[in-house]
Amino acid sequence: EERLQIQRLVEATKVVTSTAGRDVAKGLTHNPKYLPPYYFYDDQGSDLFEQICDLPEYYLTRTETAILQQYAGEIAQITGACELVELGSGSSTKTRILLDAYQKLGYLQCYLPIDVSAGMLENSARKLLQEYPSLQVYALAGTYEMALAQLPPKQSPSRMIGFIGSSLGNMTTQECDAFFSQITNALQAGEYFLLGIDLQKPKEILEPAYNDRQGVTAAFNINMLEHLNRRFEGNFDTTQFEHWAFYNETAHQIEMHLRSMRSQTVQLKSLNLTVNFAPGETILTEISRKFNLNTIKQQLQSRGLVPIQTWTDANQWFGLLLCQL
Ligand code: AVJ
Repeated sequence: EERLQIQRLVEATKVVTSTAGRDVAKGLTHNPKYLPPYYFYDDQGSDLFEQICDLPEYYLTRTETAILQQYAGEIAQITGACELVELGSGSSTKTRILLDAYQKLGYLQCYLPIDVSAGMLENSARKLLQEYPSLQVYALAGTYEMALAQLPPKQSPSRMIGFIGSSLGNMTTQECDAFFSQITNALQAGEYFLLGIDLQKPKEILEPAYNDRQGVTAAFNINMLEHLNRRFEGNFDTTQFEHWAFYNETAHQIEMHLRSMRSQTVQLKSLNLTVNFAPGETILTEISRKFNLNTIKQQLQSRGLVPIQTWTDANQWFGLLLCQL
């Protein structure tokens, strides 16, 4: 298919095999233990995440979708024709709302989805080609860092980088700053950055969203260990770890952990790594920060990403920001 290109990214300067899993070893030998959240998203984890998005307790996707449905036309009008680069594209479900809006104005050209789950990426790229007969898709399998450092040359006069779904919440304030510099480096003056973020709200709403009754979020969390088992010849006994998520009201973030139910030793053969767990010891698998609109706007502005328009829902649960370099 001429309109589809899929590229598997490797770390720009180093050989993949020597660096893959280094972050796992670093996190599991750290005190307290942690793991990078992108390890949630192997093909199985991406499917589980899709299920999370449909859960009654998980208001995020539904709320952001409604905002996009209402304002996608306005976004397309403001930015004009541009190619869309999307970080963490997953199934590209919400993105279709944007693609439709651009198409309606005759602005639809090239879409560059980026995701660590190569299977999910390829499947959704193929579906998009069928649904949008004139769209070019250039899919990049890899992390945000890899992709932003190796974006292909522009096919259109202008570009927008989309980062919707509040995955920014996975980063600490310092990590956000480093990430925003990568964004500004990948854009030219006048180009756009579209950011979706989950906003601060009572913990009575937040905690159920990460502790759903059907246990899908628990399975999603546990799947990270299964992913590590598959990827690095590990022997995590997933029946001996439990899901634990709560809202840290001072830090304004959900913290998601895996808690060891007993004393145990785990090996990751291909990383040459042995890890001991005390009973009750936890691995931090994710922070999911909840933002204050004004604070994040100031942070963006101070990094050169000027917020030019903000949209929210009636409850102010979720925010969509269009920034310009
Ligand atoms: C994809 C990072 C936005 O933080 O809500 C969902 C991931 N974790 N349930 C989030 C997630 C647990 C999600 N993000």
